[in-house]
Amino acid sequence: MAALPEPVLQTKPDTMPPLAPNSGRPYNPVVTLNGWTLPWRMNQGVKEFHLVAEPVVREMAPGMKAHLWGYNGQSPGPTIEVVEGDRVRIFVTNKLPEHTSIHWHGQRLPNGMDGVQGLTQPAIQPGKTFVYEFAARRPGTFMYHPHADEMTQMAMGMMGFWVTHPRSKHPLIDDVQRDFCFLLNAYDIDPGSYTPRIMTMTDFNLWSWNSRIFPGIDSLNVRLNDKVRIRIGNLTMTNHPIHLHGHEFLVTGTDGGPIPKSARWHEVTTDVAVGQMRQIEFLADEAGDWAFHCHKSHHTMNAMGHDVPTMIGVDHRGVAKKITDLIPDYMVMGERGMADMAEMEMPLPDNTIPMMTGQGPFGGVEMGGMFSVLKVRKDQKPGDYKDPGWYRHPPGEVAFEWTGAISEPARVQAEGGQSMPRMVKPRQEVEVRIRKPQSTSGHSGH
Ligand SMILES: [Cu+2]
Repeated sequence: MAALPEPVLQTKPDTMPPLAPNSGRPYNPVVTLNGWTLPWRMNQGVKEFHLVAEPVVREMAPGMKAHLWGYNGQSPGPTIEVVEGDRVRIFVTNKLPEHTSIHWHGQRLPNGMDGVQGLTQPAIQPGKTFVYEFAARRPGTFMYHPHADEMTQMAMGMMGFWVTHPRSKHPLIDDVQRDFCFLLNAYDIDPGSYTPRIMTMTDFNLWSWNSRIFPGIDSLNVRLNDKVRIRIGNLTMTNHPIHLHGHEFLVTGTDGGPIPKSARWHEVTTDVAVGQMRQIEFLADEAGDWAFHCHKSHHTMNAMGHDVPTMIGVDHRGVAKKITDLIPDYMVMGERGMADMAEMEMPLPDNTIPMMTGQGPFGGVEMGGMFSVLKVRKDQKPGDYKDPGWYRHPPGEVAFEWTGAISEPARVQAEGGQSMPRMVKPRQEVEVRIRKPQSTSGHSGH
């Protein structure tokens, strides 16, 4: 082991400041949301990294910890940042109870370095260390994850981000002031427990960014008029339409590399399908606290049973009274929508975050899962990623309650017809005849 670069571990789930390169070609480093970049050692012109696959305890949000598998102390593992053309050597030590491998998702590399256990290499057995070595041939946004017992190992949180910076000024890669990255991942952890259910295929209950759930996801803090890039990779089992408030962005790159400028268009939501990566870019020219989230409304919720019936509009008063006589703790849920749930003083099992939560400057935001905030501030210093606190709105720029007279809404008078009238069938009389079973036939055994 003396010849190996010392593995660097991370003990905290905080967003670490960008790791400025201390050797090799210069570049503008990324910031991993609730994550960090793995330091390297330069060995005769080769960048050497050391990843340790191991069980970890990941705080998913303050008050909730998960027993996951990851790399170097956290899940996801550290981000690896290199420069186009760099020769890279990665030592992978397996401290898991089972074999593993690492696939370098999206990279051009020699086939035997692709990390598919059984197909391109033997498995890395527990206690063993393998070496991967290749040149980072194209600039862009990549991921790494096991290609061995994948269902288990990805459900347990084994994955990481990889960014290859361009070697020199690239016609399709703009300079930006802020460059964020994170992975979309999902877990199924029963309320009150710690370990994901690995057999779950679609019905996950924790939708996370870098194994963090709202309100545990850090905000993305930028300076007014910064050019911002956000890189997103999806290693869940479903697609996520990622939505930004207050700004339009361009999708500037995919798994395949930068997108030609003529093929880009503005969006406020972009779908990131399973196994894909997307790079979005925009000018942060609107000050404020802008919501940034997955647009699937069930993905901005935390763990909660899905088998709750819809109760909107159901008057429970009579029934609730009778049940409370029998079960004093009985509580009616969801009579006026689910928002009451956020305020209800319902006891939660240990290690469980409420389904919707988060206190904003105006009250509860009633969110969970894949939700964060882009904070755009005039006085944020260049390169300062610190949380500036809540936005102070200029006078007269916050929606407010109308307290004047309210007139009845006018109904639309000129009603159009249907595009085609409904077919009306004459009602047919139905006569039902009942035939008595014949008692004489032997129907024994019914
Ligand atoms: Cu989603």
